[in-house]
This record gives sequence, structure tokens and C-alpha cells, in this order.
Amino acid sequence: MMKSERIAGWRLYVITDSDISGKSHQDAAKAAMAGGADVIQFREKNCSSAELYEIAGELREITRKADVDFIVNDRLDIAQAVDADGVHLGQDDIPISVAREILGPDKIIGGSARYQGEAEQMAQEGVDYLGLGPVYEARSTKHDTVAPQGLDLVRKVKQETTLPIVAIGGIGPENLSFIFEAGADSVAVISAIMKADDITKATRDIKETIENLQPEGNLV
Ligand code: 3NM
Repeated sequence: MMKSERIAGWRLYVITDSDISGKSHQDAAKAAMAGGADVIQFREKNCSSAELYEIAGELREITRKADVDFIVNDRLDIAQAVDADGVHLGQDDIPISVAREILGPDKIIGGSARYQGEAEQMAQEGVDYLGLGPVYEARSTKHDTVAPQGLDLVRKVKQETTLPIVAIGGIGPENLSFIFEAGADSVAVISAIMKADDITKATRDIKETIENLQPEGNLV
């Protein structure tokens, strides 16, 4: 399947966090995939490169077996080393255009967008989707982000780009309908899933809510 088709099929993008979940990234990912996560992002700011490589390699195997897309946060080198499906880059990471040159056309590159007016340039540099937010206040530890931008950001960015929008920041079962109504194609979730006693159930609840909101998906 082409990467654009795979991304178009994303509804629920789960970011693993072992501090919040109290579980390994691998166990958290397995539980989220059992609940219907469409894509797993490995985000870990406190490990050595050797540890990142080891965990990412295991996540790569687990996600491949489950036919779930696998994205590494920040670290292009780790993404490449384990043959992840792609990398997600923020403002402080290697530039998108450089990552695109290194990765070639077939890998997925996501980029964090925070404001209106960023999408076009990011598209030109080669991103495949936008991680857009924070829509609401981030519930997990994210110190370097800006103030919540609200649903208006989603509405406005939806008007200015055809890039798929993965909304992020403070998203949980109770606000999914607003986020999708505003134009998001998919949602990225940390706390509402990683904090749950039962990650699989929390994932399934969110996934089912999304499917009820968008029975046809965003392909139509
Ligand atoms: N990035 P939660 S907000 C990792 O705005 C991250 O780019 C953000 O966590 C951004 O689902 C965020 O727990 C944290 O609110 C999202």
C-alpha cells in the first residue's frame, strides 16, 4: 500500500510513554494495538541511544507482526536503523527537508505544526502529515510546547492544506467529536490511553467512538 493510503487510514495514533503507563514501551504498544491503534509512535526522551535502538527494534518487530505503522519521534537515525515506517520531527529536530533527502520518498515524515500558515512550507519540505497542536492543554509532560490553540487552529489549518491533520494535546473520549468536527483526520493520544489501568480498553473505547463519528472514515 502506498504511504498516502496508509496515512489516510489512520484514525487513532497512539504515542507510547513508559513513565505514564508504568509499563515498557513494548507492553504499552502491544496493549494499544490490541485495542485498535492504527499507528504507534515511540517517544522517549530519557534513554541512551543504545537503549532507544534496542526498544525501537523490538517495537518494529511487534508492530510489523500486527501490521500497524511504526513512527519514531525525533530521531531520524533510530528510525532508519530499525527500518521504522517513518519519523516525527519537531521544531528542534533535524530539518524536514534534510530528513526527506536522507529517507527518500517512501518513508513517512510527520512534522509538528503549532500555528496557522506553517502547513504550506512544511508540505514543500516534504512532510506527509501534520501533528497539529496542542489543541487542548497537554495532559502529559510536555514542557516545550506552546499554549493550547483550541479547535480554531484545526479549523483554520484544515482550510489551508490538504495534508492529513493528526490533532494532538489533551485529547480523550470526551472531546473527540469536537476535534473531528473541526476537521482533524486523526488524533494522537498519550495520557488518555497510557494512564488507563487497561490500555487496551481505553484504546478500544476511543477507537470505537471515532468509528462511530466517522463511519466512512476520512477517505471519502
Ligand atoms: N506534542 P496528551 S502536545 C507530545 O503540541 C505532544 O506538539 C504536542 O499528550 C504538540 O495526549 C503533546 O497526554 C502531549 O495530552 C500530548
